[in-house]
Amino acid sequence: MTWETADLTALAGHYGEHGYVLVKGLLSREEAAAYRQCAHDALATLDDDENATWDSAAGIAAGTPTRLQHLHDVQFHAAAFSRLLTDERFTRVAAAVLGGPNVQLHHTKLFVKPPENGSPFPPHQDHPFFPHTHHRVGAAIFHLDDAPEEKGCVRIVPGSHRQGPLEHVEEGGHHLPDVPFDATVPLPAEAGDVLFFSYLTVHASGVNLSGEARTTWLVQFRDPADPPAIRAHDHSLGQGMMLAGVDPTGRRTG
Ligand SMILES: O=C(O)CCC(=O)C(=O)O
Repeated sequence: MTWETADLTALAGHYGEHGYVLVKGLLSREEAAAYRQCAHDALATLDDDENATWDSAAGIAAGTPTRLQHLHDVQFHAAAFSRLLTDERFTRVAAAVLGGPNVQLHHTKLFVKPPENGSPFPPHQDHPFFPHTHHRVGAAIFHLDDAPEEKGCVRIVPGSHRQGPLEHVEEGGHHLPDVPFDATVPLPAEAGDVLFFSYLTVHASGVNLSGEARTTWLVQFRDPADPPAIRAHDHSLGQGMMLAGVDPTGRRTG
């Protein structure tokens, strides 16, 4: 479904049934290219080049050392990403998949998988990293360049969100060693596509074996009425910022 033809009810229905929905062309290719440039410029300002590869990803990379560049909270480095957080093309889908008008920021992560050896992610749910009481938490991955399978696109186990929270192995990044990588279905995407999925959906991604970087921006969002089950990830800048609607809880977050 493309953004122009998308019916929000149909998008939310797909998300509810399968645990994800890939919205084609939410951004134009030109917009995605501008955000990509901005993302790479922001990364170039960092005074380190930390490798964010999970230790548990080594199994998928079969011993090959891989690299993953990352930047948390890029909206605190580049204003364009602050604007994108409240872009209605995004927030309307986010609200639809949460099933209500209110969307609150949890955190954001910019990832660049470098050419030829960009790191994979092992199968996992996001739930163990920041569990919430009613599981009304979702992710949106903005594709800022094309992500075919050979670039290590995101992979999903459709319908896995319906199992609820699964027991993860914590060491090396919460992961699910009993879910074979091949059980995940690749979701190749093009620049401008945005993949929405529940934090209960089992997902993974492969090694970037191509000659080009894979650049994505991941935004985690929630229904503000869903309280965190434990304090987690609260180092994230801007957590609690409203992206759509109002926070009905009256909680003081700042
Ligand atoms: O960007 C990817 O390939 C996957 C990212 C991911 O699974 C995560 O950050 O939890």
